[in-house]
Amino acid sequence: TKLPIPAPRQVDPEVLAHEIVERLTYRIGKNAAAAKPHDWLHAVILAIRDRVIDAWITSTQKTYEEEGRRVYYLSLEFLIGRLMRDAASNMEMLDDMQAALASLGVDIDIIAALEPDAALGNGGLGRLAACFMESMATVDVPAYGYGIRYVNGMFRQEISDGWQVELPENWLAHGNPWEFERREASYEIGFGGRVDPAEGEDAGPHQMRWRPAERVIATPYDTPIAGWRGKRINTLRLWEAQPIDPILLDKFNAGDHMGALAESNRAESLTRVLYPADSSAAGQELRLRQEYFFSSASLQDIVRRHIQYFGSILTLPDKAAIQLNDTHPAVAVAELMRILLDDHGVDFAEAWDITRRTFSYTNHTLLPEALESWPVPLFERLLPRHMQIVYAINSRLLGEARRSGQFTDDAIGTISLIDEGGDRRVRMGNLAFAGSHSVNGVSALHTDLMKVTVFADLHTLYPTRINNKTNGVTFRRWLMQCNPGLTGLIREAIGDRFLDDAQALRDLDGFADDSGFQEKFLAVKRANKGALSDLLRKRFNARIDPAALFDIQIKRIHEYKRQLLNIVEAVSLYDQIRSHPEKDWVPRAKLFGGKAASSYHNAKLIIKLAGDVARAVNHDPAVQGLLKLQFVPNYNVSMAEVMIPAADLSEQISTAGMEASGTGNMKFAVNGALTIGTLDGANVEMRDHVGADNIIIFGLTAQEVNDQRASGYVPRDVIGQSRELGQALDAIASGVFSPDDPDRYKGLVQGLYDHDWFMVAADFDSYSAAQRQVDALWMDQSLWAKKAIHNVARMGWFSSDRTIREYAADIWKITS
Ligand code: DL6
Repeated sequence: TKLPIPAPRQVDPEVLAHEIVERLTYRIGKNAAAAKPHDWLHAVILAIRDRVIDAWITSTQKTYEEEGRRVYYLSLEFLIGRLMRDAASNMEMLDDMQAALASLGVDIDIIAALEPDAALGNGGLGRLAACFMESMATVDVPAYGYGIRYVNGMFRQEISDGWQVELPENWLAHGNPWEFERREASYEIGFGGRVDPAEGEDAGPHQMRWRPAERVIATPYDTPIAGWRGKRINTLRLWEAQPIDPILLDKFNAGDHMGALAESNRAESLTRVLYPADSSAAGQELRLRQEYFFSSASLQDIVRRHIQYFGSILTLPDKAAIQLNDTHPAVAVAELMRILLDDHGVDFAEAWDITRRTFSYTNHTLLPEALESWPVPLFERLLPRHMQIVYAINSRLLGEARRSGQFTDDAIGTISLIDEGGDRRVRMGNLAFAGSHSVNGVSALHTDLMKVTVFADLHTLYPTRINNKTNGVTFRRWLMQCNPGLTGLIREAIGDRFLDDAQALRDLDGFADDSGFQEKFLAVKRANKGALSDLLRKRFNARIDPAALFDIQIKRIHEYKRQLLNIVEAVSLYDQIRSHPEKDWVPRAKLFGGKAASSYHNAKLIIKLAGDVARAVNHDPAVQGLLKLQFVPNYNVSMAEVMIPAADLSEQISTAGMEASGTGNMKFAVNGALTIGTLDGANVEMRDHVGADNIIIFGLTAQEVNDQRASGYVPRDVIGQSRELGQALDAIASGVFSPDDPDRYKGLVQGLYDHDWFMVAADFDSYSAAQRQVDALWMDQSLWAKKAIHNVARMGWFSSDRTIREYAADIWKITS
């Protein structure tokens, strides 16, 4: 039946002001005089939300009417950040909202800053999922994101005496006006127990009955995600775990008050915290429970919806495309098989065909420690039926591999879903690969490497399955919202077409040589730098001169990302400035930000080193303020939105072959920063797009890194040949920067001498030379501006709208 479509609401400041006051009065129960900033924020969100809901209802109805295929994006992480400005801007009501609030005497910036930064993710993978949600809505792909509603998202980082301290982030403390609890769509999720053959005459040979020992309830919370110009509103559905019996009254009445709540606590702890690990596998049982919990709830929901609208589960692949965001939801492959075999009595071959046509999988890393695998005994204890299914899939997979006659026994071993070396483990990457019709990497280089490294043998067996989808970022958040100054300037120059089609930014190329435009462009950058400098002063009492070159490295702290290379180069520059004070040094502010996984010792030490070096350099009168270092605590999406528009230089300096793509690199470039980077991840394609003259590339290529490692790289010899590097490392190792604990960095430096897996020494001289090239370029501000403008103009291809269109056309087979 056709539902009535709500009449469009008027958007003008007067109407909006009235609506805000109405929400304040009737939903929050306060009048304007009594309202606190949080109340205003809440009322504003409710006013925006109502308009989003109107469009949400229309989108949902359209999806049902079209009966097309829907995308289900399963991700353990969605790093969505603040939503208020994003939704208002996408609903094209930001300016009117600002005016409405001003008429009520409320400053939009003050209340916007109170909105919690929803940090349901660790880093790139989670932020990509958030960009994809916004782009799917923008390019009109009907999609649901499925994930977990963590009570405590990414930890809050404090720096105490230079060390990282992790504190819980409580983003739900003031409630969450964006979400809708949907208790009616709850599901039971089982764990453990035993498996019996299915009873009944029609029971198929593969049909079993799983009798879980433990059950929890998965309850969804829906958040509407608005696409650009409110074109489509999609749903982010996040699951919360709840106990079946919130309290065991018999125990309570018998005086066992704690025991009465034990089940409740156990269930709720399932979705309490986001694992604070990025590229290292979290080995905890709770993590596997989380993965199964959200995969099972999402699949039950998808299957229920499909059957409700289309009648039979057999047509699932025609109407549902399920994208696995990394291996975290890979257990969904076995879960769909279980549902097909046990709940619907489908035979094995057909179930496997349906499964493979439904799933596709994105790989986000080649780092061996991040490729998930679970000990067989743990997997079997928690998911006994799924273990049987994994064995059954494996037997067919290995049979197929053997029959193809292409593989040695060793190669068969790498294809297997079970790793037999050491303790036996279930390989989630292989399960995701085997259970999907498409496996994609996230940059051209990464995809090529996948084919010859982690999935080499699976690629030989299924040579058409791996494909590339280079990442992108949403320009709404990462240009239009975070950098209104630059957006306004671009609009003035080339009109508004780029707002709807990022590739139209190309028209800006014609302004790169225009000195008047260059001036304005540099003025916008200066204003953004001023704003960042003010923020850093207010929050951290940091003194950063906006006239300095802002050189920024913000990302998770990891040895392969090589913050250490940056710090060591800073130490070397410090030495050079002191040795040659007469030279014309370019004033630099080196800003760092990022969180270290709580158990990652060296990453935490690198944060401490950044602080120790900063203390020495920043207060040394011999430096004359020419070099400043600042570690910015608690780097998150909101902080990125201020730092990225203020950057002159973007540090993308990972060891080639190790960063799958990077997306920060794209955000910086579109905001007019020049990149200093290695030929790693998407940097390679960025060079192709912006032009080799407009990016500063240094260091070994992925092939050279591989060759050096294979031929016996001896970092000690390399260090011996570089005076600057040797001196900088000696200073760090001997305690020059850590007089309170002179041995603090001995081990870290020793690691560089002994093995240096991430090739810091091998790339040092080339990096240092590239930095001096940057200095020389900075001296010519017109040339600098010209190159930066070319970057902005040529980054349109890196919009996540383009990425999503490629997924839609090639993997999901949806034309929008
Ligand atoms: O694809 C998104 C993002 C890439 O841009 C980064 O290069 C990559 O490191 C990151 N991968 C992860 C892997 N985590 N796990 N598993 O976060 O994905």
